[in-house]
Amino acid sequence: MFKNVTTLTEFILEEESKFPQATGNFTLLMTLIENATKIIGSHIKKAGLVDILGQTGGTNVYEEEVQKLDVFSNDLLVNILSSSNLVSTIASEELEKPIRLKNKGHYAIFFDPLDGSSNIDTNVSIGTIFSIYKNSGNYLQKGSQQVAAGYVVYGSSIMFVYTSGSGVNGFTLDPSIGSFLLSHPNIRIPEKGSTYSINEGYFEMFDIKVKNYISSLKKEKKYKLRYVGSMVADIHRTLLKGGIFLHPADFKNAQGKLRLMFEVNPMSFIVNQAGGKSISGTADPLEITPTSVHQRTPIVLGSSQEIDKYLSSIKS
Ligand code: P6P
Repeated sequence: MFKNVTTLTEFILEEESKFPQATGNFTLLMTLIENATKIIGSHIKKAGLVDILGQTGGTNVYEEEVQKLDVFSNDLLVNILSSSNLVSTIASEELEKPIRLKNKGHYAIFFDPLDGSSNIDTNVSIGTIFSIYKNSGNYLQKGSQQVAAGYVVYGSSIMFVYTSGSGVNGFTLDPSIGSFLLSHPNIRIPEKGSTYSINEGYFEMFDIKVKNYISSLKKEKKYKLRYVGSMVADIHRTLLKGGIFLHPADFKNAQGKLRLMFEVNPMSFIVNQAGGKSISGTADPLEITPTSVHQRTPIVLGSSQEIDKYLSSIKS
């Protein structure tokens, strides 16, 4: 029944064996992240019951304190990673400042513990996004320095998708055995797609070039709009089906809304590794030198031909 099945742990161990100098620290770090996301996923599946069992933020019938899921997810990841001695910098979208640990940890980790968490109450897919760097003097490094990046999408199934620089692989949680199993080996984003993903509610605030691009897509019958409002869900669909995801700057958010270190860099690394492209304005987001941990940046990413089409549209 389970022949020819590769678990995430086996996959990461096989990857590690390709690097003779590997210490096993990266494998352990990824395993800790995996375990944390399994726990987060199990709490999300029960989220709807919280209202029955007790109000979020209060205590439930078991007299357990019911935390908001994004706070719970953040605290879980921080606690697991802080006690691992593997990371010496922990930065979270939920924490104003990074945690700097006095240990010999080789890595710095950035995560958005529960991206799109405002969608929890309506049962819309949400996700955890993570980005791993080798420690260096300045913990703020360009996205091109990432050693790994990944996301977990808590949707109809729970999927763990990551890259460590040699392609993108996807694993689906089999709840019956509690393991992520390799279900999407070597993900390649289609070179073009028929879906564009943008919050058209901001249309009037976009630059005229973006408006013209969107209008040009509407004239072509092949394009349809799909926008979940959870970056992980929108990127996961774009990665598997092709298309383009845009969260550009607008008159209210001149720097864009999405965060460079927690959302844009990891997702750009993943999409690029799957054969797609990503741009911030007209620059490569992975080459942006970060100046602050929560800095925001515009982002457009997806199928290579769709990005080329977007660039030629806004440059014309
Ligand atoms: P808007 C969720 O709040 C988030 O950070 C991303 O997951 C998502 O892509 C984006 O913001 C949605 O932003 O402005 O369209 O609601």
